[in-house]
Amino acid sequence: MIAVLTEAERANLPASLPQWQVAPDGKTIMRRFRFADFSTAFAFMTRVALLAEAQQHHPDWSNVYDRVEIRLSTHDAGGLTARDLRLARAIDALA
Ligand code: H2B
Repeated sequence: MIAVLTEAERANLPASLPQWQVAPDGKTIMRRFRFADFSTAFAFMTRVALLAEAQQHHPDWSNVYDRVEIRLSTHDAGGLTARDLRLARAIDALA
């Protein structure tokens, strides 16, 4: 089982992933995206879905027209792990 981030690693998140917000309970990070239209938003989601499958780590997300909201957490560990950070960095590289 992968370990959840330490307190010190969590404290570093605003610096290491500045576009993601850490939930008050420290178990999830979230980023909101807005695109030109639905088609662009859905194309982005398709690319994220391929990344998620490649990493075997999947987002909790929602889409409303041109908006996509992504939450990352490692359900198997009950909180944030290095898997979330790796996926967040890969998503940032796409956006
Ligand atoms: N995604 C996320 N976000 N958390 C998990 O704990 C998780 C996952 N577990 N994707 C993966 C799938 C696991 O169930 C498989 C067996 O790799």
